[in-house]
Amino acid sequence: MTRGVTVVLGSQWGDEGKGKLVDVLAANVDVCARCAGGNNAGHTIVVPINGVKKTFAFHLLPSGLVNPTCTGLLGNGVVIHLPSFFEELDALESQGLDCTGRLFVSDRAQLVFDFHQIVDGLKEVELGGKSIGTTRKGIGPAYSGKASRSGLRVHHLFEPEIFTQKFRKVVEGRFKRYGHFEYDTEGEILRYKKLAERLKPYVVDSVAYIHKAISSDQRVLVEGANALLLDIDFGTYPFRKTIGVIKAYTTRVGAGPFPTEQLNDVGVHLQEVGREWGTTTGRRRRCGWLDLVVMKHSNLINGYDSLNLTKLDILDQLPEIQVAVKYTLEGKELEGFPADLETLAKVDVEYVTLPGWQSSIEEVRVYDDLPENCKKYIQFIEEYLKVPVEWIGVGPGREAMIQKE
Ligand code: 2SA
Ligand code: GDP
Ligand code: MG
Repeated sequence: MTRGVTVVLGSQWGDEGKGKLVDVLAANVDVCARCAGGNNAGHTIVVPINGVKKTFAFHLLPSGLVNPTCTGLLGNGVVIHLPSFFEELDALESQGLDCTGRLFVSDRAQLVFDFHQIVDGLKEVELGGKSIGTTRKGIGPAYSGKASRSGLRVHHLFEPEIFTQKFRKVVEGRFKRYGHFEYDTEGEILRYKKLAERLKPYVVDSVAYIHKAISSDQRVLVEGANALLLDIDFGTYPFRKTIGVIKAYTTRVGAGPFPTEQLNDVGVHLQEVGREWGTTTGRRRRCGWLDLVVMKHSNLINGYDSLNLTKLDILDQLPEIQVAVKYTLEGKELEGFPADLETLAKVDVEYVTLPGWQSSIEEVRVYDDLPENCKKYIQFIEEYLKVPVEWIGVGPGREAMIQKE
């Protein structure tokens, strides 16, 4: 991989297969950094270790850690639930991955506590039929604490008096807002004293750390957990190379409008063949056709240099494949992707129907060996988005990836 910084981003509603590309790229990377999200994310990686296929599920830790020469960093934008951090680390180590000395955490990262998770659930209940369908991992409440500058950060763990004072105050605030839910505030303070001791060796100033890595010519990979359409507004990423990960169809977890959703046999087929259920919560993912209106919007924001088209093999058996190319409202074409969810829920979708290839591509490793109709599907996406497809996923395993010239 080229020197400097490469960024892998989810271009749809998540679960595009980012973890797998990060794992493939991590073989030639020095540092794999997460910059956002928490243990709401779920990345499944299937790799051969000593000839045996092993499956790893990452939630909070950078997926690049599967590669033993790669260092992982949780940057200041990540929200960290420490018990989950250690649980995931212990699970990795018990699967034979030694992370000693190659995992670091920013001293400025926000902490997620159990009370955030409780509040996440209470908020969802409060929303009733309009709930978001969060993972209830406390992510939203932790970021809202960050935005209101009342949250606790990693460095606070090492200032026990300030930690205790701030912690009590924040919990009190939540009691005032949500009523007195069951929570052992003092017990938590003691628990975090122990967790702080265990965390100490992992803590760094991530700003200095990453700048040192870049200036000493190390290769840095930024793993975008979650995806553009789940971002609370959206970010642009002024980095060197940005690879957008795009699933060959669309999935969404949780509530909210989903114009190309297929509540029919096609949706069930994609769900079953694609094994579309949540890596973190086990919920069924909603499924539908590829939506190029979403992808155009996603590309306008992130400016992908290339794409990784994933799970193309899941379309193998379909006689016809539809692709959304336009949204209309009351007969008029919409110019962009609507910000307003009510409008998004009402749009009519125009599709282009492409012929399927109806053969297995799972074993294909060279682009030219793909069936003609499969290549046409890829070319259609490239031409519509004007972005080249560089990587093509044809199975869950590390080896099931085609790099297009
Ligand atoms: P949250 O919990 O506050 O981040 O929820 C806000 C919205 O973000 C969605 N979300 C996700 N969507 C896809 N995949 C996610 N990770 C897991 C996975 C999901 C799971 O990899 O399968 O296991 O359920 C993820 N995490 C958050 C969420 O559905 C809300 O719409
Ligand atoms: P992420 O959150 O974007 O990292 O994606 P997830 O790991 O949550 O979901 C993607 C799922 O698809 C995982 O179970 C992967 O093992 C699997 N996967 C990734 N790429 C491919 C592919 O090209 N083909 C198939 N069949 N499965 C894939
Ligand atoms: Mg996922």
